[in-house]
Amino acid sequence: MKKLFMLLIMLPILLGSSAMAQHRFSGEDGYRLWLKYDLIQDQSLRQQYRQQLQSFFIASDSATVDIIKHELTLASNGLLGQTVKFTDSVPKASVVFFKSDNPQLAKYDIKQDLTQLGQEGYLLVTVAKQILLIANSEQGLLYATFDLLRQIQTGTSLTQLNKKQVPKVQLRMLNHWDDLDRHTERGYAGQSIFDWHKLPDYQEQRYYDYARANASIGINGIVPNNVNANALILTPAYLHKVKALADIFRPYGIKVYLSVKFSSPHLIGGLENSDPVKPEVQQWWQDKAAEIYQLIPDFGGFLVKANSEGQPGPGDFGRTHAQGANMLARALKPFGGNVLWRAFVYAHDTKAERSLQAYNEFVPLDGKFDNNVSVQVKNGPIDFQPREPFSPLFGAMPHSSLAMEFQITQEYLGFSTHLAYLGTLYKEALDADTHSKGAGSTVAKVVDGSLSDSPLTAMAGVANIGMDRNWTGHIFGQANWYVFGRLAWDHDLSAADIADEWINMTLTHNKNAIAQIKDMMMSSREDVVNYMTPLGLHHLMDTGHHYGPGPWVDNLGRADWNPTYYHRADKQGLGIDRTAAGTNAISQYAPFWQEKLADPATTPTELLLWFHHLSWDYTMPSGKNLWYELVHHYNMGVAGVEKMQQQWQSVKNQIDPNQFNQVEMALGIQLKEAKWWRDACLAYFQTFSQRPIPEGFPKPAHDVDYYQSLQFPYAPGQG
Ligand code: GCV
Repeated sequence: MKKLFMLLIMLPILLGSSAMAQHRFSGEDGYRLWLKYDLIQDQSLRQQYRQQLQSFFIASDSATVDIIKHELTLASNGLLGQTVKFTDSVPKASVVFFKSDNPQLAKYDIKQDLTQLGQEGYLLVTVAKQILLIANSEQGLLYATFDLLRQIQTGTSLTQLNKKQVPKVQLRMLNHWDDLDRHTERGYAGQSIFDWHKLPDYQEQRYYDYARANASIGINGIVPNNVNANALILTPAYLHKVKALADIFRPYGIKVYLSVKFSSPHLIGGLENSDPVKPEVQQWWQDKAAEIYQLIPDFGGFLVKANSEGQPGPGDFGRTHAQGANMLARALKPFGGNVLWRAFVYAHDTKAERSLQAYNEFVPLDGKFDNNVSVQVKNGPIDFQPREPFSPLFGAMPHSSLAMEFQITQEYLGFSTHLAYLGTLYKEALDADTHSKGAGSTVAKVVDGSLSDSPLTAMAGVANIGMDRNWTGHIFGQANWYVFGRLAWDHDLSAADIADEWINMTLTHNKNAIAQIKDMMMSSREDVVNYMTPLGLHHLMDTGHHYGPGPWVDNLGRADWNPTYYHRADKQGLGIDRTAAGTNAISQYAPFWQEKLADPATTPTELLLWFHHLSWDYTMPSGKNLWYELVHHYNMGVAGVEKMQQQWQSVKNQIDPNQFNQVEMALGIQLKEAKWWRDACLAYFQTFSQRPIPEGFPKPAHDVDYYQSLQFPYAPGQG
């Protein structure tokens, strides 16, 4: 009896804990990313695809073709439950892969100029009942394969395929800010995936999985090491490790580039200094390039952060960025390599306000860079804030190649616990109209080369990838990797359509659930803007690690590292005056924008405090005053996260439990932190505005001293 009693007491606990254990540890952990090839549940659709994909013809034989075949095998087994069949007969195949030099292609009436496809483009067309994938290279066929599989994963009909795809930008790159000891600067998904200690001999499966994921979204270049570079990367021992990675990535169409330290000739070459005009320095780089290409014949080139945040550069010797970049470019030129030279510069000894400095240094150099140099510009003039205007450089260097640099990792958008779909941020930046050559001179057209006379085009994303099982720390962080790749391929795609694809491939095929999740994604970045830095506020993050609010910080070594430098709150009002009466940053934009931005009434509301210092009583477009709107926006941000939580709960039955839990937990953190941001910022700004929190809004939970006392010495990803 006693035993039975004990069992009855224990039963719920036992059941509860085992159910819990199963619940927590079963299912999809996110490792498969968007390349999940689970059986299509809709039987008639599956049957249709099985018919259409009965047999495949692929002529050539190479490492890339092996990858294509492997991918088709995985997909056919998984999605269709059908063993893949390869045939030698073009007429009998249901799917035919043609390189454009295949004579059998002549039997088809393809009314397309195939030369326009270049080395990476492809056609994906249905002719009669056959599906044709046509490209000039195997890399093109690999991209076509992933496109075909994407059609199937998203349930699209294959009966009338008629797609011509050519990437709009040539170099579509991930930049890893990963150190050689596997620490990742601004990385929130664990250690670096690149295990330099075990390379070159130990080649992780993860490298292949990473390459496959990148190829599936068209990424064709990676920089595995931090722009705050360690000169050791150019020593023979490390170059052999780099070669091992390059050999793995090559068949996936991915080239390896390296971040290099400008002072390498001095640091590892034993030269007296690294002055770019010195013949021995130039020779050192030429020899180094030859050494690299001996090992890696398709090496991509160098990425350089110079004279920025303590990194060495040509400025150390009184030389310009163009002199530094061209010296490297000339060393790489004979081998076909490129230089990505970053425009993220700001100097402590310059009086100019920080947002002005990159323009001041680079615009005078327009037209002076060699044609294998691209100047890599961050999307905004400061530093990857939740919202920035477009960088004025995009409208001011028509004779140079300008590469876009986005941040995929969420240094300033809540690390890897906040759901912030960056597709909307990227599109906002790409679609921004510089008006540099009249209306329609969008940033995208500058980046894709249609508005400049430079032949080299590039887009880079600072990676959010690490050793976490789900790669990015947050399941929705994967969407940011995905959307970066898709937009680098085609910036005309919409953020919503890409979200749709990603949800279908990663989370669920249920239509209602897709609609809810898409809605969450599409408003998520605006939520972050609202609870962190609404109405054009920026750089309010806490010192160094950038985790959480720190609008009060005013004691850092450099004025322009302090949040107080950017928000300029005082008794009168809030915001930094960048009009002619202030720092005159608006003068760096085209006349169209200068006129608009000079007046708060014609400045976009979402950027008001970026360009103006406005009175707390300033009447906003809503008719309410600035203080009211500020409080309102901070609360809208919090409400947005609450809404996301509800929406996520509403799709629970459509999502794998493991994925569901991960996101549910992260949303819990996000809500806590959104409230923390709101309360800390409002408590702080209230000390200036001296106004009560308007009726209907909650008061901050604590006073400013409390928020100011919080310390996070071990916040991840510090620089
Ligand atoms: C790699 C910001 C980040 C730094 C980063 C730098 C850059 O300042 O906080 O960690 O350094 O940008 O883009 O070079």
